[in-house]
Amino acid sequence: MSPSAPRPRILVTRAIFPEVAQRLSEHFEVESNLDDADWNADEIARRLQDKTGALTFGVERITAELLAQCPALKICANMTVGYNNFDLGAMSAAGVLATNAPDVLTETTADFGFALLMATARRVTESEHFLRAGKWTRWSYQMFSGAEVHGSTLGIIGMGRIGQAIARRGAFGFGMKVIYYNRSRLDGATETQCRATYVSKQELLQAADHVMLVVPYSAASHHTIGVAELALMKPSATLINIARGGIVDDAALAAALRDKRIAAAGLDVFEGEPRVHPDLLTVPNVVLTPHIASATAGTRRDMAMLAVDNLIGYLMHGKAVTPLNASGLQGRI
Ligand code: 8YV
Repeated sequence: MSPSAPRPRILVTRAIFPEVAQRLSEHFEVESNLDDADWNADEIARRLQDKTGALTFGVERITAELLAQCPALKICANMTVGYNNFDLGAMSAAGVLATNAPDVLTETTADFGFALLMATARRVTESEHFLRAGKWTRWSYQMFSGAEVHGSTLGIIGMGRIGQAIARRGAFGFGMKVIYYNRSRLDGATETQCRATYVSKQELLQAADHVMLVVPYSAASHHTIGVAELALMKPSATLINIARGGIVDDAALAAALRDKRIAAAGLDVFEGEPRVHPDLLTVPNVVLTPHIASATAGTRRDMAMLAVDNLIGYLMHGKAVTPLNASGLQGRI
């Protein structure tokens, strides 16, 4: 970019760390959502029409229809690893680069997966609610008896970077037997590093004491866990979803929890979030958190900075750090 050229215009759709906003403003004309207002799709489309780039948060639907209204747009940089908000085909056809924010959140998200597994298996929130309600009047030997974590069988569906980080925690931290199912089998060296054994999805669901979902959302992974899969699980099993809403059929899960067809579930993501299926709110054997698996200040800052690196890299130097569709891109570049 020549020094006299007008600076690219960037839309930031949500509030963000001041230092991230500051860094963006050193390079771009920035329109920020400082008040973290709830911009709907029309509002985002209106504000995006004259922009060159956008810092997005994994929830803004970037569709062919929206892109047709934004002729100057060259890049949408998600500060999330998941990118099911992007229609990648439409973005490529429109010549708009998509980037995500992988790696920087892997360990933090795996920590949370484990936190949710522990809380669910050992009934942490359920017993806390009992205590806060003043119901703890005496101890009993079977009070809030939960499921064993150490030495049990952990089944991971989706063995990408986060799945592998969870496997290492399970195998080396808790002496768990780790089995996994993935679209493609990992190479032998990675399996050894994670001490994980590849099995079919059916075998995993039947054998696991704890099933952990870390699979990206797509049409193919919609309702990876539904009525049939829940029926395969052990009645003593727990199910943890830190992947995306829609990977689990939440209505079917609520029914399975109510009827004790599985023991418990831990959910950080929900179909149609931030709405939560009302039946999930009425069953006690589920731990519910509001999509916070990557939520530490350091990790969220790193995710946002990686998104900024992508915007600067692409718009100022022609090369993004973590592009998703660079090879398929046409036009606008
Ligand atoms: C985000 C996530 O915090 O990166 C992802 O894909 O799911 C989380 O890390 C969340 O998407 C914020 O919307």
